[in-house]
Amino acid sequence: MKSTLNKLGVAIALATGMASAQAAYIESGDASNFLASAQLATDMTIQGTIGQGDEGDVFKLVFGSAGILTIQAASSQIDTNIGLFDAGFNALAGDDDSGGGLNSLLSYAISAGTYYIGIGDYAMYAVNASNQSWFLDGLAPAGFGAVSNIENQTSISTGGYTLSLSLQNNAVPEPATLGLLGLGLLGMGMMRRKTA
Ligand SMILES: [Ca+2]
Ligand SMILES: [Ca+2]
Ligand SMILES: [Ca+2]
Repeated sequence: MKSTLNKLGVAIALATGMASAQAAYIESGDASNFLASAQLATDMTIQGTIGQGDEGDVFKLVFGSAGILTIQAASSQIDTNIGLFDAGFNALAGDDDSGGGLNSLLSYAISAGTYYIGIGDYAMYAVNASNQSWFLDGLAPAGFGAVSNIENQTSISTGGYTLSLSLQNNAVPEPATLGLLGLGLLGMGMMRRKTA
């Protein structure tokens, strides 16, 4: 029974380790403020800087599963503002100060696939094909459409930021997770047979 329990423990450690044991993605140089040339972020934690004259930073992320995506931006130097865009560059949602103090926080239900996250100072806005602006406050206005880029209205302040992402899965588990879950259930079945 002890060996079965150990196997189950290993399976649980593997399942949780895959989701949490990661380092941060660090902005390379100054990330573009245009969605078409966004940096591909390979981690759920992103660290970067808004420098003097920096119009904002856009990161591209590819999610393997659907779920509730939560984006938190924190900085001790800048008043952060964030925006979320889909694979077709459509504006979805934005936030300025919901994260406590002047930090940003938003949650949005996403599908598996590509998304873009923009970050800048509080005066950052998104620009669409018709050159209209949206200040990234709450849900995007209906029909705003595809965004070419984000812009900081003025360079208010400069400094580092951390974007912390989490994806709370509300969908069918991925095959790898199912496999581990199956192992655990098999282990429990063996335990029952041995104690019976
Ligand atoms: Ca930057
Ligand atoms: Ca930039
Ligand atoms: Ca803010």
